[in-house]
Amino acid sequence: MRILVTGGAGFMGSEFIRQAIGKDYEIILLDKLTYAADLKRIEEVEKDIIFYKADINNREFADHIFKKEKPRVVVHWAAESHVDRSIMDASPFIDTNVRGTQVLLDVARDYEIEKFINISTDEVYGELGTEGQFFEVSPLKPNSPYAVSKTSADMLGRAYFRTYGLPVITVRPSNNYGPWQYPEKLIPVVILKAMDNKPVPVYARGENVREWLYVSDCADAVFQIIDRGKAGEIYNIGSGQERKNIDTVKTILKILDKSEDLIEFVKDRPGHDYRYSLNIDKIKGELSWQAGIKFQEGIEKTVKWYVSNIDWVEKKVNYLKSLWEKVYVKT
Ligand code: NAD
Ligand code: TDX
Repeated sequence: MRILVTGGAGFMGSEFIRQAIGKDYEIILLDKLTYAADLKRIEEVEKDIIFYKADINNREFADHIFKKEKPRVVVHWAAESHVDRSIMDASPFIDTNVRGTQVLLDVARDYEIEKFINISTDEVYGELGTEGQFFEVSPLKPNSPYAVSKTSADMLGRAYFRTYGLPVITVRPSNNYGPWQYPEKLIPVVILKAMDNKPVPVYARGENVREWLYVSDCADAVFQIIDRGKAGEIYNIGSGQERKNIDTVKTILKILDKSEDLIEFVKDRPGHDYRYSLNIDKIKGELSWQAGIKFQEGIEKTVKWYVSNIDWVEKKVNYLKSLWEKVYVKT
């Protein structure tokens, strides 16, 4: 089967591509190659994929790709994905996540697409207190500009299914982690800083809770949805592995045999969501999917990968300096 993958040079899309090639899918990759992209992530399968460097906002180019490559399924991972950057400047988030998604949905209408998988996020539901879970039918209450842009994309997908019958499926994963994640996100930041014996920045007091999903489990769920997911539906993908940030940080420091004295509390993220937690009864019941990797196993594998690939991570540091100067203000 031919699958058009957007954003496959990114962290999660590249995991999906590596698995897809192993499953004999034919992959057409459309990626703009922003700062967050790196073709090294898919180097081992590069010869097996067709790659177009383009912005999803380029309608003519997208149309050319659909016409030439005739994909049967679209898996749309491409996005601006970092909450802190959206707080500093929302514009690229609206351009790519909202307008870009609309362009892709529009182009897809003209072709015989069996499924258009729109990768969304748990952040569209807003935040939870210490109790409760988000269901696929929970109200959408996004809090950051990033979350609003993803919610808007979901609403466009909903409208294109309802109005034009485009077979859109919305997928909402929780926080992903694993090899190749760009070191602006919590887990790679902590590993990188700790390995360097630098202060490890924790927002507020580290009480916020995230549900950690190993990236290969996430890709696996998407394959189940491609096979058996229903058009017009929404699927949450979570792991049940919730951790306070401070506990996640301490776990990483312990694996690296580093002192907790490295922890530095910095000013909180504005509008910081307290907790996310996804109910996955729907995907478990309908598609028999559940995550296979527990947090302790996943984090040990992740730390090991970063230790072995620290050169790749360090190459990204120059670009990150200006972000870190603005965000990591000691309290
Ligand atoms: P990432 O930032 O690592 O990669 C994004 C990719 O999209 C990059 O390769 C980039 O070049 C590409 N891209 C960005 N703008 C583009 C444009 N205009 N045209 C074409 N390509 C463009 O992102 P990620 O962490 O792999 O996240 C993938 C998807 O999953 C995103 O939609 C994100 O919102 C969603 N998501 C991420 C997480 C997480 O924890 N990382 C959790 C839930 C959902
Ligand atoms: O240096 C840090 N210190 C810190 O305490 C960073 C980068 C983050 N944090 C906190 C903020 C969050 O509570 O750690 C938690 C995780 O932060 P991020 O890694 O930035 O992820 P989050 O904001 O939860 O969003 C992620 O999950 C949902 C992805 O980046 C999104 O793309 C996805 O949709």
